[in-house]
Amino acid sequence: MLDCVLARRRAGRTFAGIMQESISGLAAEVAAADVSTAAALDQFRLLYLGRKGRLADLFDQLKTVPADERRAIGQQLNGLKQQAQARFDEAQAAVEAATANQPADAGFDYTLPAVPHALGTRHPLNLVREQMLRIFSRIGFAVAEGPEIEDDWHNFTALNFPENHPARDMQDTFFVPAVEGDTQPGLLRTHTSTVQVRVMENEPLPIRRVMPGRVYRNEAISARAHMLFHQVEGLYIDENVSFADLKQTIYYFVRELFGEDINIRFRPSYFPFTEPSAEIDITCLICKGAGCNICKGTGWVEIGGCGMVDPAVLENCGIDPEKYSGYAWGMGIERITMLKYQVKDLRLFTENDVRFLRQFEAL
Ligand code: 2NL
Repeated sequence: MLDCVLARRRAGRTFAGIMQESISGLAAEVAAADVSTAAALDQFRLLYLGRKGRLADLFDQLKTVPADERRAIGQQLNGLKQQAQARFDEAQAAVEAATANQPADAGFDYTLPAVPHALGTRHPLNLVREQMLRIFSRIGFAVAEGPEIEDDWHNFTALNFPENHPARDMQDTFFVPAVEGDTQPGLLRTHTSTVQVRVMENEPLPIRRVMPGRVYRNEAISARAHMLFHQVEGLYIDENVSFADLKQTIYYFVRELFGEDINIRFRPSYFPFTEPSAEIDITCLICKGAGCNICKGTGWVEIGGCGMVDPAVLENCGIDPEKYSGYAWGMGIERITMLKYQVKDLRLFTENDVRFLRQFEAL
């Protein structure tokens, strides 16, 4: 505004003349401005009456007017200010009077449907984990948990992994720097068997526990692999525990989770920490055993592994293998959830897309 006044001044006009012109221009604007609603009134107050408004601007410029003319221009400005304030007060009173006569809910449509309160849903992995733990708890398996940052002993050595086993490799295991007091780097556990080792080392016999939890493997993320997944492992140790006991436990679990019509087979396998070892297969839930692309035409899908705890592992954990025997198993929660709900891509579990998550049980 001041720049503009100076420019016009340079064009040979007097300050007082320019001010007078601005005052009459503003007076016309004030007289014509919309003051019919509360919102328009707010606008009006800010634009003309406010501390940073157009009137305040003109008052600022009063000092550019020569002293002999300043008094007259000042009076004109004061007049305009009173005029604007009067227009505002009058209009405000009118708007208030109009709204005061209306009920508080004027314009509110009571027939509109309410905005529904959005309830969350359980995460499918959480649902399945709980179902699994509930089934095992009914036959006496209590939950045990342990740390996710582990050491070589609990994750590998105690479990009979040879010193040069490929699973120890940087490619498969995430190592973390040694913290003060450690002699070796730590690692993110690659299975929850670490918790079994801790339970065997520290708790009295017999042992009947399930170990749910997060595990980590250094894998590229795809539809079938992830660097973070979840397991439920289990361990039973007592005198005279046999492979027949293991089979009955797995039969019971699978029938509780998937129903009575499911067939189960144990396929010989190898793990460093069990002997003998087996893979657990069940009837393919997609094709009911007929053969499809999920089961690669075999009619069977794998849900986990199991076996009799290797005597060397019992010994490593301070348990006499001459007196005690035991069985253990491990299952991936993602794998079981994918089979149960026909989820085709592991990444859906971590993307948090509500269109996926809403399909599971409401809270
Ligand atoms: C799989 C296979 C398995 C175990 C885990 C275990 C733990 C201890 C001793 C012996 Cl401390 N065994 N756990 C045994 C057999 C298989 O997991 O495919 N998991 C997803």
